[in-house]
Amino acid sequence: MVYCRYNYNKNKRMKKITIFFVILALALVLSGCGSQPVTTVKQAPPDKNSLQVGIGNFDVKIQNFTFDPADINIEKGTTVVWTNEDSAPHIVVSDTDPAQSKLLSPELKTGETYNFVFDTAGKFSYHCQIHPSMKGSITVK
Ligand SMILES: [Cu+2]
Repeated sequence: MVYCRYNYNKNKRMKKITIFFVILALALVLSGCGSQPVTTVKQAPPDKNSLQVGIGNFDVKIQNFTFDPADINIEKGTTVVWTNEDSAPHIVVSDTDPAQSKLLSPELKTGETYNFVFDTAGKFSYHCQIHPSMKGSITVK
């Protein structure tokens, strides 16, 4: 009889513990869902260097330590896309103050591209920062 009562109490306690853990698990799941941040897709603001901006692209290959084509004529709003097809790295930089002209690429490794939107008329001369003998120009009208 004592054994039976003990067993009964033990079962009751086990039930309580089980219910406690079920509630705890539910609470964790619910609070986990509630506190999860709402995922919002942030759209980057239009970038001056974005391919979407402008009227079109003009591709300039960097090959055999030359810009090909070196001297180009484009319309205002054209995006010039430089692609390094050399094994050596290159850096496209304006002949004039790059801080002012903003024409300054990062170091372009093989296969990497740099794009720049020319939205003001004029002639813009540039060179490779690593190999100053590499020269090019962009005439924007
Ligand atoms: Cu170079």
